[in-house]
Amino acid sequence: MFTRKLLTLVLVVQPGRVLLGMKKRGFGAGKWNGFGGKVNPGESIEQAARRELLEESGLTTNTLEKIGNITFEFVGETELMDVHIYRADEYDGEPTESEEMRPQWFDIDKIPYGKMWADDIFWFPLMLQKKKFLGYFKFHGHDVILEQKLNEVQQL
Ligand code: 8OG
Repeated sequence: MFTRKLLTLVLVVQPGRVLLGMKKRGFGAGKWNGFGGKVNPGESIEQAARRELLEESGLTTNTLEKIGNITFEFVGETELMDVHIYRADEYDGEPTESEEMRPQWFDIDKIPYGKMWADDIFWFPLMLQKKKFLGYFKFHGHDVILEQKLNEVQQL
């Protein structure tokens, strides 16, 4: 029997570049990623996405667009991670380092896929083209993908 944990992930995109954060501690430490985390009880997924974006990057946004949903399974674990992915094309504030993340802009042709989650190289190109997608990745440990599904969809 599997349970599901709801998480958010926000990618802030500007023409030709994307803001990533170096995760400094906890799950995914040492990897570049968008900003996000667990949805709290009583909070909508979008509220959680905005809260985590502000907590981890110092930014707010009015343009949060649902872009993808990926389920992650880790061999040996019964909790699936249900990650709701958003893209923000405008933002307010200055990217600010937090206890969790050190933000940095990357040119679109210099995204550091080698230091990101192994699945990201498959769906980032869709996200950058504003194509919506649904995915499933089964991991062995944190680095090896055993199974994957990724489909472009019209609506999420
Ligand atoms: O609260 P915490 O920092 O542990 O939340 C984990 C964050 O990592 C959350 O934003 C969702 C995100 N995340 C995963 N798996 C993957 C993945 O494979 N790729 C990317 N880019 N982000 C992921 O949990």
